[in-house]
Amino acid sequence: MTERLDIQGMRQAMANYNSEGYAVFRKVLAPELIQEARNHIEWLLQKNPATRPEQLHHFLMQDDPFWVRLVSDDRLLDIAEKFIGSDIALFASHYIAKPPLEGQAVLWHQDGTYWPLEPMEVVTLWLAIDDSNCENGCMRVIPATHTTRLLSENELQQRNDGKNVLGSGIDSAQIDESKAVDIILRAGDVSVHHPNLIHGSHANTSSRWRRGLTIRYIPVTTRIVTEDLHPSAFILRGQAVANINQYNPWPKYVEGKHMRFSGTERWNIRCDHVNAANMSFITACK
Ligand SMILES: O=C(O)CCC(=O)C(=O)O
Repeated sequence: MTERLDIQGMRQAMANYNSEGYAVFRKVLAPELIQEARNHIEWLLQKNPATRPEQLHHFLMQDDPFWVRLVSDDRLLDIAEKFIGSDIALFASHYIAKPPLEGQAVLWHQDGTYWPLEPMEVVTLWLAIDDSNCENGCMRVIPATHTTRLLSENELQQRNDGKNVLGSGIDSAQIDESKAVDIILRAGDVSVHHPNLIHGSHANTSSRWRRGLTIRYIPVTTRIVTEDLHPSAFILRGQAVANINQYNPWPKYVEGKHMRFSGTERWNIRCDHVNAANMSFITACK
């Protein structure tokens, strides 16, 4: 059973986000959909055998109907809407799937350091696809650091040793790790964090997977500053606005090419509606 967002719970979550830079929502997605997300990771890994499971990035999603179906789920968008308003686009999404025994760490960082967004109005929802806790490398945050300035990439330590997910991070001497909070989630729960919040995660040395999906939602007024169409720019709810971004069409399901999922039969009609409603902001993929 998923849980409805009650007003009191939502108030508490918003208060925590405003004071600490993060919030947690329980039982957001149903077990059946979470199982489909696990199948999706397996399917992606089979199609991209040279890619590590921590690196299933947004550049794989342009023509992936299930991925767009997942991030456009109303239960996720209802949460995102509370933080960024009702006209919502996707900037990026990334499965950080840490395999048993050798899942890589994510060094301390602020997301906004890496992102070409103007203004930096964006919220991350982190969807737990497995139970995620201290044993298998759950996300950890330093509360209230969302009020600190964004570091630039050249203020980070480069750690391109192939042993961590991002290849760089904030010098740990600058971080008071005694303040770190472990974000312990059950599969289907969601945590939300601010782009300036300092966070990271340990390696997964346990015998279980730790799979999570990061989803970066922006209001349609946030510009994605890239030369070409960003492969994961999708309009997800409401209306785009002129002179900000171009978006990808929602990808239609093609039997034999894409992963089948519950609701595939109705998916292409939904794509037609969304694509028609935002026609002047959608660029056909090459
Ligand atoms: O999945 C993790 O361990 C880290 C997630 C993260 O860094 C992010 O969502 O920005």
